[in-house]
Amino acid sequence: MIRALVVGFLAIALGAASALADPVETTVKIEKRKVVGERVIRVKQGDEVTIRFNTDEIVELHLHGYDIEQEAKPGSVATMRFNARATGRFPVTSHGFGGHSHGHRESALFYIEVHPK
Ligand SMILES: [Cu+2]
Repeated sequence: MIRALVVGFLAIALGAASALADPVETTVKIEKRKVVGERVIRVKQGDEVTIRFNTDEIVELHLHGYDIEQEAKPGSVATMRFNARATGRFPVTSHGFGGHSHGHRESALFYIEVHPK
């Protein structure tokens, strides 16, 4: 009886811990300066997000709001990792393809939506 209770508590504790930080992994493919397929990635607040990039051209990526910059190149997989602590809709833009920087005169390649728990 007591043992069953302890096991029950453990299961709840482990469940709560994993609910706090669910790992979310996805791959974004960029071709001809556009994202192929889904242009919105939806995650839950607190998720540990890993985004891998496959690109046919060198590109400087910027996740606004979280302010993460990541260069991606053809022939290697670039990874962007963050904890989705802030909710909202955040654009990921290019700061230039082909090794040329264009500052912030860019439009969104895709969006990350972080939904409240
Ligand atoms: Cu930017």
